Amino acid sequence: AGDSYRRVHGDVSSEPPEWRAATDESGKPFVDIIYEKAVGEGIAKITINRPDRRNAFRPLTVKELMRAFNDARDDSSIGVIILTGKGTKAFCSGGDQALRDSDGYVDFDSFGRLNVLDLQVQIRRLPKPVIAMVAGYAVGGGHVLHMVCDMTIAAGNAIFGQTGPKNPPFFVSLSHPPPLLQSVSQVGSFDAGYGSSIMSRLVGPKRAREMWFLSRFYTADEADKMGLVNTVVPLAELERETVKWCRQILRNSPMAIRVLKSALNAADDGYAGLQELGGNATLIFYGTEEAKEGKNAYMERRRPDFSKFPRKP
Ligand code: S0N
Repeated sequence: AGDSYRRVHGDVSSEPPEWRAATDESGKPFVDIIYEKAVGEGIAKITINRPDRRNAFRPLTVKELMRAFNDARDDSSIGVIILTGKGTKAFCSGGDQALRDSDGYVDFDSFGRLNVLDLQVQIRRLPKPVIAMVAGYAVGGGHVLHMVCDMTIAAGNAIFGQTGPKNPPFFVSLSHPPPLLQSVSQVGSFDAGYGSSIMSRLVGPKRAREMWFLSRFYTADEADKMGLVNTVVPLAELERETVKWCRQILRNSPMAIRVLKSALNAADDGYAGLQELGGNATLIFYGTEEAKEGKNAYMERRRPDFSKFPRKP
């Protein structure tokens, strides 16, 4: 059994990496997140660190997440990024409702922001795979965050769902009645952007309507059956399994993965998706002799000679 498993899955180690604290070029310490890189491996891990709020995000959290994702993008030693939440109770419970005002979430500068939308776009366009490692609740804007990641590894205790349209006193749930919201009297929001379109793509239009209109919560196994997650593993195995997936990705061609990520998103992301895919084509073209002939001719003030390059069928 060991041999056939290795033939199918490869002999990838699931040994825990040695994580080292990281920061970005500003050197500013993070308050709401933990940013780490695996020593000697191309894995970055970004952890939302507000467990007492079930890892709800405020504008500062999002700002820091964007700094870390930017750094991981720019660091050429990093090939895959894990997004997770601190503790085992929640991946992320969405926007911090205590800070919600009439113009978004307010924590600094005293005006509201919905900067999580920028974070969603950043993850979607980031040319490296981002894996959501989910233990506990991934709900509301936290559910959208896992959906915009390229893959999701769920622990057996994970619970998924949208809460936006929900009226707390009348909660209904398939198999996991959530607790009544104590500090949140009314949710009253929706994500009509990626939170709707990507969900519909992932689980299909009927299920997506169910998830939003009924605002039910789903177990990890239910989410697995719906195509919302890639795999479900026991909670104790969550990080080991996620790291294993990362290591398997890291063995593969970074450029192939980069192009594939943009290709898989291109149609859904419209012009922005095509631009991302097109940018990758240009990136690859720059490396060819044909492109170099164009640049060299310009620098040498001569006509380029493209005649030596075949017009391939
Ligand atoms: C996650 C739940 C189910 C966990 O239940 P559990 O384990 O029983 O814990 P609780 O006792 O309920 O919570 C523990 C403490 O954590 C606080 N807390 C939990 N979630 C939040 C939160 N989202 N914001 C602020 N605080 C939170 C609790 O208050 C409690 O604190 P203490 O100990 O002091 O009492 C359960 O907690 C739950 O259902 N949480 C709320 C889930 C939710 O509705 N989230 C918000 C949904 N909306 C969004 O995320 C919108 C996001 C967004 O930015 C957006 C994006 C696109 C378009 C629009 C929007 C938009 O904002 O409208």
